[in-house]
Amino acid sequence: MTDVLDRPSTSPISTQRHGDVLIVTSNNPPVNALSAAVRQGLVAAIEQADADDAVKAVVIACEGQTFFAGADITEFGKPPVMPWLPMVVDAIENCSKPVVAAIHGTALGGGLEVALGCHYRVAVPDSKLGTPEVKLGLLPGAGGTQRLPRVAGVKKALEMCATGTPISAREAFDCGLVDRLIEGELVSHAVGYAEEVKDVRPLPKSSQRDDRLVEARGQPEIFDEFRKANAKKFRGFEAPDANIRAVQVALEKPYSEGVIEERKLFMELMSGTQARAQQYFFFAERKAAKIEGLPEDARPRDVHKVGLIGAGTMGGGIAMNFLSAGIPVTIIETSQEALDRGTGVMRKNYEASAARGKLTTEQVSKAMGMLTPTLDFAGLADCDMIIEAVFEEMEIKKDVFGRLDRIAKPGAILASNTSYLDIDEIAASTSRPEDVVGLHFFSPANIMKLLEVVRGAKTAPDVLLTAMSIAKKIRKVAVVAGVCHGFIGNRMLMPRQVQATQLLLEGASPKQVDRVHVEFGMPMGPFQMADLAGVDIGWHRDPNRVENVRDALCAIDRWGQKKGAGFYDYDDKRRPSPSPVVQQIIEDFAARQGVERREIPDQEIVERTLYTMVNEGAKILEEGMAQRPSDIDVVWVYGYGWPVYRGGPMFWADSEGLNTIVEGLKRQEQRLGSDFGFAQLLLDKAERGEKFTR
Ligand code: 3H9
Repeated sequence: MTDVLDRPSTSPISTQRHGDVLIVTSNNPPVNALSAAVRQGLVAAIEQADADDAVKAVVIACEGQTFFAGADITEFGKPPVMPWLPMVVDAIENCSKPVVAAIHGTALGGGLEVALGCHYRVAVPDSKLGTPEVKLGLLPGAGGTQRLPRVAGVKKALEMCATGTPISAREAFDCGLVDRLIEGELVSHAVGYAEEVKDVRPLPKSSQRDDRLVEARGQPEIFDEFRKANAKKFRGFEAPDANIRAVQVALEKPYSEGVIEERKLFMELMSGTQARAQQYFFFAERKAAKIEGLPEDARPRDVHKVGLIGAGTMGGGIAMNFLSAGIPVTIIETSQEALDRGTGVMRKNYEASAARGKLTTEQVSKAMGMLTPTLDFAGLADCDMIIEAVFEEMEIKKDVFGRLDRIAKPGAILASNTSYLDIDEIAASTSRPEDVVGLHFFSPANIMKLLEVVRGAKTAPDVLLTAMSIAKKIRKVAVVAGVCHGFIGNRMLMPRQVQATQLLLEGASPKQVDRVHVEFGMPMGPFQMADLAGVDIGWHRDPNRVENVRDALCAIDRWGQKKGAGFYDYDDKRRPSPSPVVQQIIEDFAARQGVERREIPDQEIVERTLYTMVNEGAKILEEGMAQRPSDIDVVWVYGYGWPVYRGGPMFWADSEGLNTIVEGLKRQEQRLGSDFGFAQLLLDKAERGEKFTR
């Protein structure tokens, strides 16, 4: 018999009796975040269970797409509302009746902490459990760092807390975090489970367990080994180490002291700039998917089949995204040899993923089975979306689009993967510019998360919408950009490159400029990046025309890592060392141009390479080439490895203070006697004391 109990209708928490089991249900869409009303409702429900003799056990479950996905991030930074989450979790654990968490979707962060407060956890097999707080610059702050190692083991807790990567329900079951996997209807099975355990005493409390700690006590070195193994991944971030320390405390101190230490570390992180940046970025990423000014009735077009023109590194990488998402691809090339080489590379990439355990051999066969390689342009005629990835030259692109216009079916989306060129000019070579859009993938296209979706002057709203929704399907983070040279990302790279090269002439070395960028948190500096991508990209190919340092390097075959020499010399393991040849070339150029060489302070490198990027970002905004400042940040974090703990260039500029940026740029202008061309938006905001992102 089901007995609906009294609960204010406005509460997201409702309770229902099923026999002697009280079912506590949360309904707080979209992700059942643990906002104040949810916390209050949970505590009230536990009090009710305690007080009611007819209740012998409790099940906590969630409606909608997921179990609690964590604390409500929108509440961070606001005055706290009682009860705090740690109190809620304690209240659950201290309930006098057994409490079972019924998990579906994702039990994340505070959500997993609620589940850890429960005496038992059951989960559907496709659910995921994790502590992603580290990605928000935090650690689990409701007892998670102390309870998780006691339940799942220290090693597993260490990995989960410090990396933030969730585990599958199966893995959770294997490590003891989940007590039973439920096939079939979750809540009724959870009630059945609650019936089974309702008389078991003492109640198994996560905070009181010690058995899983014992195994790690004999190997205290695991913490340092873990730090060492992940040093590269954690470089610059504060939160991973705090997570490691908190889990280590669980091993070294009793629970009651551990939670105090956890709280201290949590508060330190929460008040820091990294957490603020990472939490800002969480919302920035989600905002990027929203397109402004779209008619309400716009609907995405169907995309069941994709065509790819060009099976080179870029074309092949792009094709893999669609194949991996289960969308068939027809790929064309101009010669059988190029086609074979391209599809061979794709297969090799898939097999390498299988060798690393990321895919099964069946998945590899399935993906490759959906690929149709052809030399026949007409083979693209039945594709819903056709993406060209041919040589970056306007005339070639226009020719391809003219041909596409003749064979593509009506309504097919015609996309260009250009990284710089004018989409409107490309679109004008067709009779259907409304179907043309830019899809700028980043290399390697099968791995990099960013996709710049370039909206042409005539791109139809539903085409733009389709591009954004297909991006989600292939697991890219898409950002809308306007038509301008280099769009958002590469356009901002240009002033950086100009200044970085000029700094070489004035006395900085490639190594110094790169070091400043790496210390800032970038994965590599401008010259390391040039050597990796190819110094010869965009080179005019005339070795007798030497007008700058890059021309000089290209003329003597120093094209970067692929030639074993570029701005740096490389040994056979691709390890770089400063090159005396390059140094000489730089000094010769400086002498020829009458540039006086001097010591360059690191701060000057920051101001001339990074402040100029912020200025360019402001120009992009004032020209309407990006929808919002946070989109620029998403481009730079996902496309170029800008450290997320600095939020992105526009967030970082706000943190520096826009006045500081303007003053720094003016100082450099004075020193150089040149004009950076200020964005009026930057000057105005600096003067008014405003920010871009807050
Ligand atoms: C924590 O728990 C701290 C505790 O340890 C200690 C406390 C003392 N809060 O991602 P989606 C919104 S820290 C508020 O597009 P999906 C999101 O902004 C938290 N809002 O969906 C979006 O809004 P909109 C630890 C949230 O299906 C909408 O929900 N937990 C939260 O692709 C849909 O989101 C996490 O870090 C939240 N916690 O993915 C988990 N989560 O529609 C963070 C989401 O207006 N969340 N929203 O743009 C996720 O990872 C994903 O949202 C999830 C769903 C996997 C759950």
